[in-house]
Formats: sequence, structure tokens, C-alpha cells
Amino acid sequence: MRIDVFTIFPAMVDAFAGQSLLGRARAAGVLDVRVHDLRSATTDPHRSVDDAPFGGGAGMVLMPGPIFEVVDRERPPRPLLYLSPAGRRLDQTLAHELAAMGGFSLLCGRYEGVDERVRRHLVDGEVSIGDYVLAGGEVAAMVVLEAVGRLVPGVLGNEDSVAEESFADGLLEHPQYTRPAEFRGWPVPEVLRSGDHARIARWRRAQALARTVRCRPDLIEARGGLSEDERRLLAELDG
Ligand code: JF5
Repeated sequence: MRIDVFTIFPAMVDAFAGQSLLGRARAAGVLDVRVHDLRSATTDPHRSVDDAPFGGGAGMVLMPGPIFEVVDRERPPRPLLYLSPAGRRLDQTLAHELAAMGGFSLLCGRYEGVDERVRRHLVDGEVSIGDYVLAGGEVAAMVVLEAVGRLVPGVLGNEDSVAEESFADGLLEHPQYTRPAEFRGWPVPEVLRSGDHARIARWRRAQALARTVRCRPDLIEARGGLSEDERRLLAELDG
């Protein structure tokens, strides 16, 4: 899978993509992340990418020229997605949709954003990582890279963990424990050491449900409430 990123801070994104899970996937040839410097298509001595807004006001706007030039030159995979609070909110469904594509590209804005002609005539869509304002799209692009990258087959090296994870069925994760079996007087739940895999699976499901009901009732609502089986499972926990 190929993901191209356009930014005025290529070193930031490139360093991130070279570390940890993404770095290993990249080295293994599973993920082809290409980072492009928006300044690479500038021609003036100052390598300018921004200018003052027509109509006045604070801040600077990324000029269309350098962005169109570098995108035309690199012919990146489409869709080309602009990171902005106006975009479709990133969630696990969108992450899966993007992971199922052969590739896509990300455009990072800075300052007051990009010239509107970039949005209207160059990008294919917009993605938001949440309702807050960042100083630039780079951190948002890194969030997309990580959320999507880990779903690409061969990246995690453990395909079970993607299939197993709670968000796959709209629930939060069940609690996890590792050694020691008792830490500062706090024991690991007995069921997890029982070796009874059916009982462990039921306990985990019940814990995930209870945690989601308590912390994220909106997620329960979104999956259409609790089934009769799920109500019974939760009742067992209380009893
Ligand atoms: C950006 C101009 C874009 O702030 C964001 C953002 C918030 N949620 N998702 C993305 O993007 C960065 C900064 C300045 C345009």
C-alpha cells in the first residue's frame, strides 16, 4: 500500500513513518510511505509557499502554485485528502475504508490553510481527526498514517489482533493483565488463570460490554443497543 504525504515539514512526517510499526512495515516493503516537501516546487530565492490573504486579516495562506506543481509532478495515489476540521471525521470505519484502498495521499495545511482553489480543484476529499484546531495538518496526517497503516495486512505481523480488537464490533477493549499474578496485593482475576478458554472468552466479552456501557454509552447506542444475550451476560457480572 502506498501513502504519499505533502507537507512543509517533511522531516517530521518522515521520521515518524520510519519508526516502530510503520518503520518496520516500510522496511519490509509492505507500506510505501512517500513524503514530499511542498517547498520542492518553489522557484523564488526564499522558497515561499505562503502569502497574505486577499481581503486582509491575520495569518498567511498556502499558495496554490507550489502545491499544484508538486502534486502534478509526483502523480500521487488518489484520493488526495486534505486534513482539516471541515473533513469527514476519522473513525475506525474510515480507517478500514482507507486501508482497503491501494493507496491514497494526504495534504497538510499550515497557517490559515490552503488557497480555496486547492480544495476545489486539486483535492478529492477532506479528513478531520477531531473538533479542535491544530497549527498544521502534520500531526493529523500522522494519526491517519498510524490508524490506517496498522490495518494493512502484514503490518502488525499479527492479523488476529486487528480482527480481535474491540472496535471491530463497536466495543471498548476488555481488561488486560500480565505477570505478576499478584502485584502490591492486587490479584489478577482468577478466571484468567483458570485455563478455561470458554469461560475466559465470556468474561472478556462481559467486561468489554460493561466497560462500554459505563464509559461510552454512545457506542452501545450506535450499534443498536444491547441484545438479549448481552443483557444476560451483564446480569451475570452483577450477580
Ligand atoms: C490545519 C489549516 C489545517 O487543524 C487541523 C485538524 C483538526 N482536526 N483535524 C484536522 O488540521 C490542520 C491547520 C491549519 C488547515
